[in-house]
Amino acid sequence: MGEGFDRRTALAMGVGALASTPLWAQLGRPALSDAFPGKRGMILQRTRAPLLEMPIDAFDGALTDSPFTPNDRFFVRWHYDDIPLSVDVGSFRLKVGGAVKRSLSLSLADIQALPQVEIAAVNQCSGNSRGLFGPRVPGAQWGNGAMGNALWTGVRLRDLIERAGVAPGAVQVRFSGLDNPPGAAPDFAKALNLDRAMADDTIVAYGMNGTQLPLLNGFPLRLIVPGWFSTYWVKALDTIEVLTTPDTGYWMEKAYRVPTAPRATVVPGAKDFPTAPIGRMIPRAFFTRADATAVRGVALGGDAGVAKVDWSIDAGKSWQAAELGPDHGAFSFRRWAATLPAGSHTVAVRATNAKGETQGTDPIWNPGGYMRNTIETAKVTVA
Ligand SMILES: Nc1nc2c(c(=O)[nH]1)N[C@H]1C(S)=C(S)[C@@H](COP(=O)(O)O)O[C@H]1N2
Ligand SMILES: [Mo]
Repeated sequence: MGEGFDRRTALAMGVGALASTPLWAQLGRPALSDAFPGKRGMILQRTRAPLLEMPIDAFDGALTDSPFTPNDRFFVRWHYDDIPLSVDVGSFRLKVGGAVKRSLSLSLADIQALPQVEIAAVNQCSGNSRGLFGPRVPGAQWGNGAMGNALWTGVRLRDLIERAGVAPGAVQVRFSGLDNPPGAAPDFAKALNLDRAMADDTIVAYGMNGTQLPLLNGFPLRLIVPGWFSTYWVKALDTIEVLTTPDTGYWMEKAYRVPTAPRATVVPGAKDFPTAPIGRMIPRAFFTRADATAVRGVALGGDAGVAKVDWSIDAGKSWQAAELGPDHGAFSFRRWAATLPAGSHTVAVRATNAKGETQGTDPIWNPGGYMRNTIETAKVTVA
């Protein structure tokens, strides 16, 4: 970040030109879009507000390759159309207020003057893989590419909050960004309990994979909550508010809630079950390639590191350990690769994290289409 931020980062979207573009090819592979500045080869789920998915095979790499996702293919998700198209980095201020001893208004230079920290972490949408839910649920019909892994650079949220000083009675911290809701719709705001906000690894990031954040991924600042779903990773973060009562806003009370039942699953169509705000992620392993020459992919452990990835070609009766790629910390993707015997197989792959949590074959179902972690399979013929 030595060279600092671009003086002004602007984004101009060819929205008109996109209106008549078919979202999907007739059969098979979706058409890939280069229409958004700074992004290429994305699956265009929606133009306004942008929903761009990364094709799963674009995560592929040789086993020892970096498990980081290039910024120009990193997925994009905004709720509201009115997103920041440019940010003046000279006048931008991050406000820290609410139940604090002194309110702060910090420039980017103020923030960059604080101790810098770095963490590798997977940003995964709560609804990643929603398109695989059966019965179908409403919402973006994501495949497996509403996720990405980056090396995030920034400052500890705790360092910012301690500068403001927490007032007595604080219980939560609420976050919102530069995007605006239409009409009377509720501002997009998310809250963390005070202990999660003050944790070592909760970060306000200004860097992503060694450069500034792309505008579509939250330039100039975003919250990073490693191990938790990205609904909390508020982009274009400009307001931090310490609360003395839990947030009762729409985005905590109504949206992004999951069944309290194990693995967040209920009988399809169920209503009136207890729910809680979505929080931490759970383990998953994905195929990025499965053909005669290579069977491999990426895995995430959730809120604990990937301890192992196993594969099975006998419908889960026996499991073999996959080879693992380099370890970039508990919250990063870990690459995996399997060497299968000759033959035609349906191969299943399963991640287990350091807490011993793993994946199951039963399909998860909840009305939001959240938290899928069903074991993935692929058909492959090895010569
Ligand atoms: N300001 C703001 N931050 C936001 C959102 C939003 O709509 N506005 N969406 C959240 C959700 S639900 C997701 S999945 C992630 C997407 O992050 P990305 O676009 O960088 O991939 O941003 C999160 N942060
Ligand atoms: Mo999301």
